[in-house]
Amino acid sequence: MEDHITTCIGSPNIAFIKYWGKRNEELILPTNSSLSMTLDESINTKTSVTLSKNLKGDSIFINMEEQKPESKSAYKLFSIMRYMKKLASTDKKISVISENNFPTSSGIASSASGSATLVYALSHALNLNLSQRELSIIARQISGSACRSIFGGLVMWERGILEDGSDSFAKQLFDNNYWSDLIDIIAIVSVDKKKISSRAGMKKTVETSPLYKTRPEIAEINLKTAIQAITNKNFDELAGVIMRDSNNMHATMRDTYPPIVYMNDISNQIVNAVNVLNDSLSEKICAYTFDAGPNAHIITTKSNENMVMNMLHEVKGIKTILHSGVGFGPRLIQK
Ligand code: 2P0
Repeated sequence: MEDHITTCIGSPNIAFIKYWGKRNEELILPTNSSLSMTLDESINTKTSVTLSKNLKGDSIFINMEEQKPESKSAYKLFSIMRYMKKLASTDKKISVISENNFPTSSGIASSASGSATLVYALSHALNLNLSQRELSIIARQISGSACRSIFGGLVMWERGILEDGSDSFAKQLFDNNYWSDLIDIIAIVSVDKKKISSRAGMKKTVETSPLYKTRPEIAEINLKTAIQAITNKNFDELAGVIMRDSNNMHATMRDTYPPIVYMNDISNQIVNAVNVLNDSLSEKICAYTFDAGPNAHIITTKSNENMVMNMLHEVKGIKTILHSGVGFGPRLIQK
């Protein structure tokens, strides 16, 4: 019998309102809802799934590297793969080959993109016919932010309140055409692997930061403001809340014991440059936001791209600059 190969492509997302902290470690349930923009296909993960009776066992290769089922980073991938095989009632073996077209440690969320694309590709390969909501719930259990990459456009991850996580999933609030002028300019300042993983870092923050106690409420207020700003296509207001939310998350990291500091001197110079540019125009035309790393994501609009690029060119130490518009989410490219 012939082997079946299914290939899908998906992209990372950048959070405007951040997820940083869980209320359930095992199911990956967050303490607050979050909101993100899915990046376009210029920044992507391509995942091929082969189903076969002739393979010895299941295997996963990420960027040519074979993943060990028992390793900390891959055991969730294997357990979700087994779960999806069970749903499909198949005893075939699966070989997964996943490649990112961006460096894994570049500060772009490779776990979100990789996990979402894996779940998407497995569901197609196994003919599971799952809804995007169901895919989102499955992807969430590999890596929280992955649940948002199941959708394109501007996406909200509902924190949910149920213990079993069945109401904690992402949904698309606005599709990729709604505000197609939005872009993310990514200034890579370091490609070093981060010393503290997001998973370990957020756990420590929840456990030790007194400031974190205020975070869920602040994030929910910021989320409302961001949705309002997007609804009104009010960039100035959106930019303000994106920066405040990044600042707030990084403040809780700093407040963690021992402190967690992901941003570096160049990140801080970019923050200053963004503020100087916005102040000089008496209007916010761009916003910085930082994830668990020093690389800057500058959210702006195409009409102001040149001004932002000129601003970034003045900052010494930026290694590479990537550009992305709003993406339409994962899709099947071969079956
Ligand atoms: C986010 N980050 O909302 C935030 C902002 C990093 C900072 O989601 O433990 O890799 O697998 O659920 O999803 C990174 O955390 O962590 C993240 P797990 P994940 O994008």
